[in-house]
Amino acid sequence: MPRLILTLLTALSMTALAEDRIPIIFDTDFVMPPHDDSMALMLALQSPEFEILGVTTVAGNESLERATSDVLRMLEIANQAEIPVHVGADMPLVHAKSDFAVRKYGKWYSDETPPMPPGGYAKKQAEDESAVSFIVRTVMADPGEVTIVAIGPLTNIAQAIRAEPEFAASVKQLIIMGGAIALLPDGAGNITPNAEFNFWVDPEAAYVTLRSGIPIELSPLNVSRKSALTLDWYKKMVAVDNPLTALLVETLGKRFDQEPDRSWLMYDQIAVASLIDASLVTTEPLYVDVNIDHGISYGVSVGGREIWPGAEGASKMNVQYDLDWPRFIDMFIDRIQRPVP
Ligand SMILES: [Ca+2]
Repeated sequence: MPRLILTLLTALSMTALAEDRIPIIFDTDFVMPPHDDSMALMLALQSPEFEILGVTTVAGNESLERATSDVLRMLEIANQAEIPVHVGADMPLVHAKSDFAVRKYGKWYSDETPPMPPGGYAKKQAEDESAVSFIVRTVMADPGEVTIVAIGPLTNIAQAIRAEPEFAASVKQLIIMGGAIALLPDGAGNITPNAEFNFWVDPEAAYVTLRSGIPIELSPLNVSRKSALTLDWYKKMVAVDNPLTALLVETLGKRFDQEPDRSWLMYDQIAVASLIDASLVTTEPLYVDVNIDHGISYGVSVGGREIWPGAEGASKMNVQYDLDWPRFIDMFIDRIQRPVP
C-alpha cells in the first residue's frame, strides 16, 4: 500500500479512536489508596475509552482540602498532570456535623490540614474556576455529550443542576456510586442501618440529583458487595512494576500486611468499570428516591418497581445489583498494569 494512503488511513483511525472516547467529568471525594476513589481514577486514567475532561473534588471520605491535595498528587504520579482539577463543595447542602458523624466513618466536616501524600505535596495546582462552574460550562458547551462519573456525595452535581436550568437535560449520562436498595439482595446501609455513606453525607443533594431527569446508572452497595479483593488478587495486581502499582504496594499493601486474611470491597472502581464494559454488571430499572426527613431514615435510598406514595416525582434509573467479579478484577488488574504514559 502506498505510504501516503497508509499514513492517511492511520490518521483516520486515530481520529476515529479519539472521537470514540467517552468524555467524562470525574467528581470525587478523593483519598489516596487504599481508598476506592483513587483506584477508580487509576482505572479511568489507564483506560483509552475515556477522555477525562477534568476532575472535581467534594468533601466526603475526608475533607475537601484532603480530596484536592491527594488528587493533585495522584495525577502527578500517573503522569497526567495536564488534567485540570476544580475545587468543589466543602460541606453538604444541609447536613450539619453531628456527634454521630464524628464517631462514625468519614471526615467530610474536618478542617484539619491534609497529610502529606506519598511523594510529598503536589506541585500541580487546582484551577481557579470552581467545580460547579466547570461542570456547568463543560456540559453546556457540548449538550448531550458529557458523562459525569460521580463517586462522592452529590453536592457539586446538585449545585450544578440548580445553577443552570438546562443542565440536567444536557448531561449525557450520570454514573453514581451511592445508595443501597433494600428491594434487591445485599441492600443494607453502611453508615446507618439502611443508609449508604455518599447519600447519607448529603441526602438533599442525592434527592435533587436523582429527581433531576438526568439519565442515571446507579452503582449501589448491592453490587459493591459482590466484590472481594483478597491478598491473592492484590499480589496479582502488583506483580508488574509501574508508578501506580508502586503506589498500591506503598498504601494498599499496608492493609494486607495488617490483615492478610481479610477481603475488601470495591465500590467506585465498579462504577467506572461498568462504563467501559456494561456486561460486567447486572442491572434492573427501578424508581429510586432518597429520604430527606431528618429522622431515623435520613439519607436512605429506596428503590421500587412502581411509584409508591411519597415517591411521586422520582425517576427510573438502571440499578446495578450483580457483578461478574472474575472478569471485573481481571480487567482492573490489566488496566492498572499497563505502562503509565
Ligand atoms: Ca468515593
